[in-house]
Amino acid sequence: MRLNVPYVSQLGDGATLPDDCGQASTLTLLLHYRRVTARVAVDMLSRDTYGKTTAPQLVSLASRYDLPMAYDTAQNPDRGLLAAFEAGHPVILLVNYADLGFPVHLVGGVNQGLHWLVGTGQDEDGNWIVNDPLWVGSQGAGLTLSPARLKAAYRRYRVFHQDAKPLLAGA
Ligand SMILES: [Ca+2]
Repeated sequence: MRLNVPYVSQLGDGATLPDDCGQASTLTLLLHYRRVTARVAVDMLSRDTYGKTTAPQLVSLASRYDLPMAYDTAQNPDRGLLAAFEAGHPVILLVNYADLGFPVHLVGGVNQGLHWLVGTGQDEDGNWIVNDPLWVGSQGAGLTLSPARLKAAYRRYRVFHQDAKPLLAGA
């Protein structure tokens, strides 16, 4: 089950400012829900809310584009996650980057600290599929993480469309 979610990089043209994973992830949802066109760049969101972002800041940022979002602090990252995807809702997740176990693909290595990325589906083997903005080009689109890997990396914030809230609050 995979949602067809646009990929937004935080390293490309139009994403020139630092620590813009939250802005790139929010723009991913704005594009998914058609609140903006592809002409809107990550930098436009960063000029509104600059640098490292908290969950409430992402909710506030999305509200400026008429996207009603909410967040929770679920202990288990995959609680209700598949149900949210099946209902058409990608979910932004806070992780500790190094714990994702990705190969080194950045000049600065993978010790990037806290990081937002977008969960978009689950593959046939039960692995979670994510769009990670911290890759150049579209290399971060559709990456897979085992459930154990996501659980290890997750840092207790999920941000999503308000309509997904009952699903994520369920089993
Ligand atoms: Ca950037």
